[in-house]
Amino acid sequence: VLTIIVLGCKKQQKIRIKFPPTDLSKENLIPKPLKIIATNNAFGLDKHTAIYTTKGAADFENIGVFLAKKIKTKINLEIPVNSEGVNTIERVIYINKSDSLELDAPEAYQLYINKDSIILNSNTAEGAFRGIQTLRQIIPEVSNDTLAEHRIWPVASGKIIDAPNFEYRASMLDVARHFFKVKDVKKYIDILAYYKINTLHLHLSDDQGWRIEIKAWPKLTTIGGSTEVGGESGGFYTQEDYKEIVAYAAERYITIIPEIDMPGHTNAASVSYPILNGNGKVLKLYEGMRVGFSTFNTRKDTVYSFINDVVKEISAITPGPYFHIGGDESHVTKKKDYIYFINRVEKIVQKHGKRMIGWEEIVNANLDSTSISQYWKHSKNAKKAIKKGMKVIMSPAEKAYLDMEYDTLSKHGLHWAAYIPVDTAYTWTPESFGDIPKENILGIEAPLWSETISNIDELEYLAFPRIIGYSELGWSTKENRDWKDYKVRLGNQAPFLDQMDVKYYPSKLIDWK
Ligand code: TNX
Repeated sequence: VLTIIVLGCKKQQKIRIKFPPTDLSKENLIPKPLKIIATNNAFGLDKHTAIYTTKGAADFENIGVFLAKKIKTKINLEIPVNSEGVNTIERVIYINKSDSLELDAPEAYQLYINKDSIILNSNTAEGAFRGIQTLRQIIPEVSNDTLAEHRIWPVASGKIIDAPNFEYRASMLDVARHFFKVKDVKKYIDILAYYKINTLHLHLSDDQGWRIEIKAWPKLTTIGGSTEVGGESGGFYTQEDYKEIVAYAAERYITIIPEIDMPGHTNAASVSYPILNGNGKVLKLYEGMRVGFSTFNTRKDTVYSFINDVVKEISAITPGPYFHIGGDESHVTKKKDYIYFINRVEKIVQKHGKRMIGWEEIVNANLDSTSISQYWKHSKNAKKAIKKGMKVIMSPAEKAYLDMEYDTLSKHGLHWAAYIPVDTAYTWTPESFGDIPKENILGIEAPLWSETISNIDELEYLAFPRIIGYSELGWSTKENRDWKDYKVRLGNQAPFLDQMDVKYYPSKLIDWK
């Protein structure tokens, strides 16, 4: 039994409070940090704690404020940030910009938890933000209530040295097959951030709907945005809505990647503007679930001036470096037309200052090595990409698709690629899957296609808990991943998920706390 000393504020008397020994290495952290050294003591988080952040660094101060808000939500404790002249402060959480880290990855951080101080060091605000997620996870829900009027939440002491396994750790949300409101996307972002995911890819257009306002082509949303799968009424983001999502994500150090899927998956666009159509048929709005029947006319200049307008308007409100052009399942585009199209679109994307990403089929074009291929089905496409010097994003459908059913009893989802129970989702190795060497992999992404889900509860049923496992595959090293250990930590996420009102799928493989 360890003792820590608490100074009572008014009378300045010393109160001894006994905490049971802690073990930082056994905390329910997801994703698992690179190195944890436990010192078996505790930092007594209480009303005499304050947060201080590096002077003059506004982004670090914002992170301090973010942490204070989350502590307030979790345990209803109010903590001042960078306050001056408060003389009841006895313990401090420092969030420092520091260049003396053991690791120098952009998201690396170090966390030292001592009896009277917590010191979080990172060279970047991004790293500091990842670090406070670790801290949020180890603050206990329950206080030590030896003294009812002076509650203390003992935080396990020790040292954490941490940095990500992959620089790119993403989920995708298909807002085209079913539209999801800004507030739903924000809720998803909140939880992704907690698990150190740093990218959200938005699938903004498909046969069943066009979901983003393009000022030069207004019918895309008035006509193309009016439907979704199953005959419901669709919807779209105004550019202001989209900016709101981008800004919300940026506050959580999450990059938004916009996707406009083409030349296939374009029925909604071509119904809005029939001049774009290349499949030779008279089109109508589509609310079914088939794929591969639509294509742009790849030989018309109007199509490229349309794409130029779309890429330009979206890129102007997208601070992140990427633009995703889809490129999948263009079954009714002739191969030579497809190649011609992708080659031209790559140039348009680059002209607007973005790096192109496309689904793996794009590797058949003459691509630049800076473009990125997203593996979903065939490792031979990933290998072609590597030969061109391109990086690969790992999203193999049979392991990483969030829209796959858990098992035959699943309430939502498809199973064309596989059934993916919670253990299968976790126990594969993105570092070597399909014989793709790690050095060629940018990172991992778990796509959530939305043919079978139409509201946030259904979204959460498919995404949770599997996305939590993907966060660990993206962040933690292979050596630090272990199903038996992970499943205990996952079961302990229940209080957080409940607090966030997440309707996760309560898989029987997990002992939920
Ligand atoms: C394949 S994966 C698609 C999507 C579907 C998904 C359903 C890929 C690049 N295309 O159009 O929504 O399967 O699982």
